[in-house]
Amino acid sequence: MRRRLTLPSLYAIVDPLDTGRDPVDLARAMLAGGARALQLRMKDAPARTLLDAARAIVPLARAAGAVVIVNDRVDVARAAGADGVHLGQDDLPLDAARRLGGDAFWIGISTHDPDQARAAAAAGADYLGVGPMYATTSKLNPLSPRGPALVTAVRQVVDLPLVAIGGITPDTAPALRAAGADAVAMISALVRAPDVEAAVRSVVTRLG
Ligand code: 3NM
Repeated sequence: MRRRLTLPSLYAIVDPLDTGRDPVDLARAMLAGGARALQLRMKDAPARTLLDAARAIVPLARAAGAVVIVNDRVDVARAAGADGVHLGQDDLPLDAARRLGGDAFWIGISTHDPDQARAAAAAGADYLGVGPMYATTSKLNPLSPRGPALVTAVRQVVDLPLVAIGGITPDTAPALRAAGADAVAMISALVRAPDVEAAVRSVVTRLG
């Protein structure tokens, strides 16, 4: 039996989007604000840039007692000593990622309906992303928003930690937790905030 992952209520995604902000500065601010789960996501960055950022962020997170998950790239996650990887439906399949990552490596999978959730759980995922909850501009070609009902539907078919994602703001987060999400993921609500540290602190305080 694999060790169960416990996620804090905020899953903060370090993705500069078009802000021009430095990912390491973003991570530092998120950790200072109390984030204890970070995902590093830089969709268009070359592997080397992603690796440099991951290698800088992992020790900062360790010092704060936070986990770091790298989006898409198992190789970068492993090379940087990150805690895990987050994979989309078209990324490496879970068994291949597990071979590369080993047993003590968290693997999260993006899911968009209960069937995908069931399949990811059966394949050995450690947690699931569930989305999109609301309209988002942070992802290319997002599906139509599913709202909290999708969290409730997925909660009924799998027993894994669930991370709701997509257009979530501090105001919509509590309803998603109430619908069964263990954590809420946010990009724009955090990285577009004038004061990232304060934005994170306010969400962490509100969600507990
Ligand atoms: N994945 P924001 S929605 C990365 O539905 C991502 O799987 C989604 O960014 C999914 O908080 C999304 O800025 C974007 O909306 C989340």
